[in-house]
Amino acid sequence: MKTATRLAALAVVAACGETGDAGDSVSDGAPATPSASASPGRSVSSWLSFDDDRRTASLSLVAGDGSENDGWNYNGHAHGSVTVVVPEGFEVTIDFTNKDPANHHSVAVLEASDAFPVSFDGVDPVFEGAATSGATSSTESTALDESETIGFLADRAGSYAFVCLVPAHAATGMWIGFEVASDGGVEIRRGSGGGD
Ligand SMILES: [Cu+2]
Repeated sequence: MKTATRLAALAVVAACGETGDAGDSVSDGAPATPSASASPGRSVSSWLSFDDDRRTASLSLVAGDGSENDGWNYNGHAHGSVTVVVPEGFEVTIDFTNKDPANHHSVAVLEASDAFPVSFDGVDPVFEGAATSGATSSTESTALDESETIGFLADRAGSYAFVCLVPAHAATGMWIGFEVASDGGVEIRRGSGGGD
């Protein structure tokens, strides 16, 4: 009995020593800490959050979210009714999902425009990687209940737009504003561009 107690005490001492060492290994980058407490980031809305330290912004875009613009919308917004703003140099991740039962949709970052064309010759996003697959095709782009995650580095300040490249969609309003700002924070602004 006595011996067992002593062994248990030794085991506790040993465990404490290991705990001290474990502290070092966590800082080596091992995924020891759940992300929930490691870096929660901050929410701008239910579909936009960011992390200032990591310089990342995370965007959930749902195509066909409700009946706005006959379903040709992102999160219920069309015709540039909102603009997402991120600081220059942020890494942007977009989780894109299509909830429109009638049409395929896509998203790509293009230069801002007052009038997008009916069709696009190819996929040529402003930032490398800033387009979903099959973006210009009404059959190859994202189908109902499909999701795709894309990411890009917003390394050039300017006025852009998140645009659906499926024929006729952008021309009939399936776009929202996207601004990369040389200073300032992450926000969702009403209207497109800096005007209204
Ligand atoms: Cu579309």
